Amino acid sequence: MKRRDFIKLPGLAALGVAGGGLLSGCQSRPLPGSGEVTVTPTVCEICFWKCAGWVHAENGEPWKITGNAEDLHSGGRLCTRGSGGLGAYADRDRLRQPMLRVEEKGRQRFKPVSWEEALSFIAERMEQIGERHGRDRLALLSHGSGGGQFKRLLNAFGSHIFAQPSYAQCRGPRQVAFALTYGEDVGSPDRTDMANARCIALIGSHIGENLHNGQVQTLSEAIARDATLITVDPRFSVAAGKSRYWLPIGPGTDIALLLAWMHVLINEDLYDHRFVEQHTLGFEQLREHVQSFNPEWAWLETGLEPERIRATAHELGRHAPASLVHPGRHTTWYGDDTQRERAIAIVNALLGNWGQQGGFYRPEKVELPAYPAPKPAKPASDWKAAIQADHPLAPKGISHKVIEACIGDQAQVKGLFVYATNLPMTIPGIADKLNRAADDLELMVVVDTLPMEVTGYADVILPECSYLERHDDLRNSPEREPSLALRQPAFEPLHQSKPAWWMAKQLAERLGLGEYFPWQDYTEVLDWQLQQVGSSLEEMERIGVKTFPRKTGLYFSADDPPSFRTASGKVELYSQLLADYGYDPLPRYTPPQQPGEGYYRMLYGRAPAHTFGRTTNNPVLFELMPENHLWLHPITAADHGLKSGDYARMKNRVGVRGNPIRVRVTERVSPRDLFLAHGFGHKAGGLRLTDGVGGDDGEMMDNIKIDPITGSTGMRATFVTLEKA
Ligand SMILES: Nc1nc2c(c(=O)[nH]1)N[C@H]1C(S)=C(S)[C@@H](COP(=O)(O)OP(=O)(O)OC[C@H]3O[C@@H](n4cnc5c(=O)[nH]c(N)nc54)[C@H](O)[C@@H]3O)O[C@H]1N2
Ligand SMILES: Nc1nc2c(c(=O)[nH]1)N[C@H]1C(S)=C(S)[C@@H](COP(=O)(O)OP(=O)(O)OC[C@H]3O[C@@H](n4cnc5c(=O)[nH]c(N)nc54)[C@H](O)[C@@H]3O)O[C@H]1N2
Ligand code: SF4
Ligand SMILES: [Mo]
Repeated sequence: MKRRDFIKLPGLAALGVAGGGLLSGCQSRPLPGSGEVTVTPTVCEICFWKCAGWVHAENGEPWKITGNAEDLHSGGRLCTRGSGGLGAYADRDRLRQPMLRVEEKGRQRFKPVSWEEALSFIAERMEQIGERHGRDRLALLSHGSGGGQFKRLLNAFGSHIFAQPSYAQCRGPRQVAFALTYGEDVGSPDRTDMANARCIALIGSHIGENLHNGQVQTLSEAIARDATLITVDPRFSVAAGKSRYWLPIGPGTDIALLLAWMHVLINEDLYDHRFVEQHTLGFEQLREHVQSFNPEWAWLETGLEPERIRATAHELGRHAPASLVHPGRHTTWYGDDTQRERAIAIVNALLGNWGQQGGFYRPEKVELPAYPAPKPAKPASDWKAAIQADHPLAPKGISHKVIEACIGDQAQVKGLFVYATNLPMTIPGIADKLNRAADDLELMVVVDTLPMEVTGYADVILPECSYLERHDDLRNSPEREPSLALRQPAFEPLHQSKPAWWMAKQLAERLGLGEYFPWQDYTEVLDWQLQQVGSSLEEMERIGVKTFPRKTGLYFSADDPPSFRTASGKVELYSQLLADYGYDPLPRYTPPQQPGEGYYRMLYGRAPAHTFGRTTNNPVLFELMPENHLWLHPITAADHGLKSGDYARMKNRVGVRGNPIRVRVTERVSPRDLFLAHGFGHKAGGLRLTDGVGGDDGEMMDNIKIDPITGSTGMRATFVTLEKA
């Protein structure tokens, strides 16, 4: 028998657990204003933009969350999703107590256990793995604020294997391409100075649907000031609707467009000579490289008329340096993604906008000392060389490689911790490997707030309380204005849920590693850190956000020129490092694989009301958008006898059929493409609002294009047919 069966957690009410005054939503409360109102500072965890806000309660009962007016990062406002954050607290399907996988009469199930039992079990298994295989054999996959606590725990134990889906399923290609070119990453928040730009080109980047709050605001400011917006997207996105130029590009051909833009900027002498001469390396090689890539050539690849390619290149050049090509964020598309991101980085270098107003600003964060505690020892061995040797330039852990490293008797990883990432819906094509990994692992711990798909693979499930019920580390993001923001518990943790810092400390004590967590309560850490920068917990409890003066200029100048941490100290248009490793040193265009007769290309993206699959069961946000829609062109709809409101199923090339999904007929997608928002189609078993509702884009992805440079998973060579449901 398999060591681990996938267990679906039933709706937890079915376990006969007491409800304990759980809210069913926030609508049924009496009109606010009569009782005692308290406000508590928070930092939103509904997505990773980390807006600061206030949680309002009346007589201790949740009322609403609003933005913190002092928070420059969010412009003092929360987005739709952040405003619905109370739903993360009030979700009736939340995990309530620790659970342990047990087997009775040949059947596996989860048994509710005490924290004592769960933590002792984990600590014993960790020690066992350490003795049998070595203390470096545990791994952490994480995507959330409390992940650092478990990282500290595993590092102290002796294990350093670590990955986040925000690398190999998201920003990896952008990070690596900008580091190769400029010597540093774009970072988060993305350091674009859009509010001051005179011309902005979006490659994909569906800002407006992609609702990173502050970013939407700076783009809106640019539009209000009549900046030229160029949106390159096969679909008529919200941003396309606000643009002077919409370039409905053939999917996967963006590198051809970017090369043609370089061709025009260089050959028509529209590039920034001073920047190129002073700061870049390899311009002559670039000039030669792009000679054959004129707009007429790009037309055949992209389907975009040469005049439009020229006109948009002129716009970019004319407004430089207050002109930028947005680097995008979710950049794992077609497997040549580092090349595309390098091309974006190079066009920006030609515009000379690095550290310039209206281009890329210079971010700064607060110099915040770490709490005095022993530092875990550095890794004894090079785990990246062991598990991802085929991607030597990857600076970070590759999530799917970590899972592969859990498979087999000789596996490198023997114990896996998963913190706040729903692997089956997050890493495309991982289901089978995850099953095998779960069979072979000696320990798998999942820390989550909800009974998501990933919990079904665990030995132990640890229920974390929501962000509204806990402390986490201070927000200290690299920004225009350095600032700190505090997240405080607004409510007592519901049920038996606990914060990450508590769990990690408890485990550390059971493992004899307590010295690495020398605090009784996390407020000691926060207060100590705040005192070092002239504030205190008491002050931050009152104000929530504190902004600090910059130490450097927001932009570079002749007296304060930029420096680049590349090998040459210059912006590397030509990358010797790529050449040394056998990759293309200048961006190369590869024509994308085409869908073939009868198939459509499945495009996916964001919907403003949800964050991935983490909010679809949120009772507040569910009401705003209960299901996703499959966008079809009228011709496609007619071919399949479908109209808006009907249900259809996608089927991929290996025969996987998706859930029924409601059709939306619209000319905003081309007849060759379909589009849907990611995050629906849950099959967890215990998500009573969202299970079985809508379609899951990830389920259709059978043709993952791995980027050789970063190791990231290109997800857009996904071809499907349609069936009426
Ligand atoms: N509401 C909401 N906002 C979010 C998130 C969320 O979950 N919900 N998640 C956040 C996160 S983590 C990320 S990484 C970002 C992701 O958001 P973005 O970085 O903006 O994602 P993209 O993949 O660039 O954008 C998707 C768009 O690309 C278009 N597209 C598809 N194929 C191609 C192509 O070949 N060429 C071009 N030019 N366009 C193409 C699609 O039609 C779609 O409009 O969003 C962030 N913002
Ligand atoms: N098919 C497909 N796959 C994608 C994408 C896509 O568009 N389509 N987008 C990619 C991108 S850009 C990204 S960034 C990744 C995102 O990947 P993930 O961050 O893994 O995305 P989610 O599905 O939101 O999973 C988050 C998990 O964290 C849990 N959680 C939420 N809040 C908390 C908390 O406070 N504490 C704890 N412990 N757990 C919590 C949720 O219940 C859920 O199980 O996905 C990538 N994968
Ligand atoms: S952008 Fe919205 S969901 Fe994301 S942190 Fe800000 S308020 Fe929360
Ligand atoms: Mo992302």
